[in-house]
Amino acid sequence: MILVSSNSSSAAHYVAAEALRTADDSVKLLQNYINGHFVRGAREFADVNPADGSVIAQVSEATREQVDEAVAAARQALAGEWGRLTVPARAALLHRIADGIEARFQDFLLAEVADTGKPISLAARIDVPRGAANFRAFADIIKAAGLESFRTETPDGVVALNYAVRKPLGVVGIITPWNLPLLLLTWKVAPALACGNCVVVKPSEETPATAALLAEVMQTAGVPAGVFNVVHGFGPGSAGEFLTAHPGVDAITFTGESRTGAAILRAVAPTVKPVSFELGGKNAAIVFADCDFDETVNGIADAVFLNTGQVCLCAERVYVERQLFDRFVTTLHQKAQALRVGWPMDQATTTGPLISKDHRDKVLAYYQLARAEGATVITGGGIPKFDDGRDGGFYVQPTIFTGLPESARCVKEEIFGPVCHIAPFDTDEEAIAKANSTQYGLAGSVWTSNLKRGHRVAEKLRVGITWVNCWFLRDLRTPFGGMGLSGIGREGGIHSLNFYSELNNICVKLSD
Ligand code: NAD
Ligand code: 6OH
Repeated sequence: MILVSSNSSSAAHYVAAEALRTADDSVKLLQNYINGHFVRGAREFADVNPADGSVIAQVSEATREQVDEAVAAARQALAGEWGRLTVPARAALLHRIADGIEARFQDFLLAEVADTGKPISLAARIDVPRGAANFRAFADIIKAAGLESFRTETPDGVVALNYAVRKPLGVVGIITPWNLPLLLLTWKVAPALACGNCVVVKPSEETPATAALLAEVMQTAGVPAGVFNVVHGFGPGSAGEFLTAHPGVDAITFTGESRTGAAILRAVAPTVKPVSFELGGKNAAIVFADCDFDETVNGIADAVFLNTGQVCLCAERVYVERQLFDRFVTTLHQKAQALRVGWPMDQATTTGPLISKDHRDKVLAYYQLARAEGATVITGGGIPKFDDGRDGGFYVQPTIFTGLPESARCVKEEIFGPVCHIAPFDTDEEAIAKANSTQYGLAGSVWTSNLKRGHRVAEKLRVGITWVNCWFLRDLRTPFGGMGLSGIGREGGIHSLNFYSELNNICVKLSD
């Protein structure tokens, strides 16, 4: 049985949603932020609290004309005082933005919890701190970054100095998903601004609140009008598509589903915009019998269930060396049972709802499919019953399957829920081959006490990021991204700077 939070009668769970309500108890209207002003769109759509299905805010959908205005404002800002700021001045401004997030930590926290339904303890530990940390990191990275230079000597005796200068790309369109809304938005906004660009961001329609708060922070921090713009709306036929197809946008950076990435590639093709894509994953964890068992089971429980499995880096495939298989399955089962599926505002909650009814339908369809494909259900596989408001929310049970063939769709396709399939293996080569048998290539983890084996196996995984004896341990200077269906390019540290800027090589002849 999955434990559910016991304080269902407490009013505490309403607090996060209340954070988005206005004083007169009408729901708040989240507006677009264009050229330094909050503006309404032509239509509104509802922002729903996934914990109980209630409407917590209305969101103003940007029109095509408003997306045009945002892009024009960004273009104009490039030519103004923003374009003349020195790197140290931009870095100082990024630190002021981070200060602004920290000063309104509680507002960001409640808004993120209300929008996503994630446990408040998780948002307080990861989402909001990373929102501020992203700005501080890229303020420091841009100041420390060097550029290439070469002293050139040709065979016929000419000497020259080649050196590169960094320039902004111009207007960058930023499109982000709902799973880590503030973290993933600021992960792109911070380096884009650090490099001197102006941005138009389109947050997920499911989670618009922290982007709206970030606009307020930008205003207070003194970011010039037009440098940071927010347009709310959907993908096709809405702000997302208007932005990606816009001829005035110089580059698109996107995090989300692989299928959406493909649609955006088609949209940017006519104007040949550079893209940076962080897409889906079907990540594998490889557990060797010589691992530190407790550390490993705890690490894998996190890798499978954190954020209700809605992290692109989550492990949905766990391969365990055969002699450890039964013990591992039993212990991970116990960990799943110990999760507290509850109200997001309850400090004891470890596991919140999924983001939406549609997403829950998708995850439940995979739970059904796994049974049809012959899976053994170790735990979960359905919807928890609460007998309170949470029954109107989008909860699913944390779920573990075994017994599927490698060819099963549930082993091949990204589910994006609190679920994994565990399979045994006998040799290193078999584990590596199975882990790599996917069209995705985002992340992987290897769990072993044998360091040589850890290095060897990690290197052979066909992914952008491999963790050894840990998971989601981040250093913002490292390359981050995926291969195959998992994305195009790398961000993080210098890799972000290289995407968000154009390098201009200058060649100066030194000899007569
Ligand atoms: P999604 O692709 O449905 O939506 C992401 C964003 O794209 C939203 O803002 C949406 O409105 C917009 N969008 C949708 N269609 C569009 C179109 N045709 N043109 C322009 N914009 C469009 O993704 P999601 O459901 O919000 O997020 C979950 C997915 O994101 C999962 O697949 C997950 O693996 C992936 N993800 C990847 C990473 C990573 O770093 N690799 C990080 C987080 C999430
Ligand atoms: C995907 O859901 C998580 C992405 C995480 C990051 O982009 C990051 O920088 O940690």
